[in-house]
Amino acid sequence: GKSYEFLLVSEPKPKVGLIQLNRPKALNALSTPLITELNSALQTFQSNPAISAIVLTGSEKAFAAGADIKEMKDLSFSAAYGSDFIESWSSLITFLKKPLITAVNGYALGGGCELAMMGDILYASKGAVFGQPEIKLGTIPGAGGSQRLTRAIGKSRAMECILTGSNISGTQAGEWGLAARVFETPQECVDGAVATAEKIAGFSQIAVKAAKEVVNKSQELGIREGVEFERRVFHGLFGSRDQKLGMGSFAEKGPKAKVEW
Ligand code: CO8
Repeated sequence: GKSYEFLLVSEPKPKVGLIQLNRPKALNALSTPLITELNSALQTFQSNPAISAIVLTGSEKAFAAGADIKEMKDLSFSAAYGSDFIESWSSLITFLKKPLITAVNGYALGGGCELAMMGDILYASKGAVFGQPEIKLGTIPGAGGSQRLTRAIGKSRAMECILTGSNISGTQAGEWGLAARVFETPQECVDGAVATAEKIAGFSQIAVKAAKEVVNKSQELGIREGVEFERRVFHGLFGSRDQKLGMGSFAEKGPKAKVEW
């Protein structure tokens, strides 16, 4: 595979791609070169038919300590607006059709917290530190933090976090539903994310793609349109070979039937 300056990329299990942010000197601060590499690695996994699910993680100390403050401190309004600063950073991740699990250890601050929330499933270790400290820098979240954090933990808690710059521990993230699961140690967190990715990769990929699409629609549509959309996609899956295989095998051999897709 390709080699990167700020990433470690591997395939820890069949069909599972792992991307580890690797800029230890700056606690994985999200500079333009790092984000460019991240987008390239995601694109490579996205277009590789042998990869079915992706895990994104950082180091034990930091998932990512935010956008690179040193890089953006002198940015002007017209340069930020004119170049749609940050837009391209998240559009690639949120375009991903394959499931993305983010495994968060250490600091996930500012853009780091926002990046973690762009995944489909978020896992954390209990010592993880989530936060949107932009208020302390005289600014606000810029990559979806105000929207995704509020949906994840509710308005009052998100307001407190964003208005005061206070942090949220991994344990708390689990209790509030920001993280789907919380692990004792960073290693367990990454291993858990890889195991979940492997499990997902074992199912019908057409069904997984459809499932991700319909759940994501729930974030944008009202309940009635959302349920209608789901039903249409559900209808469409009766045209897939995998549905015939899955239901056919269940009916023939009973609930223990194991299908190899
Ligand atoms: N940008 C640039 N460099 C950073 C950043 C950062 N965000 N965070 C840490 N670093 C650097 C430090 O400058 C330091 O470098 P050096 O050794 O050259 O001085 C090195 O990483 C190690 O950091 P510390 O010495 O500070 O380590 P500590 O363990 O003492 O502290 C902290 C760790 C608490 C995480 C501290 O580094 C910190 O507060 N960092 C800044 C956190 C922050 O404010 N993040 C928000 C940034 S704004 C933002 O993200 C806007 C969102 C934009 C959208 C992004 C799209 C994905």
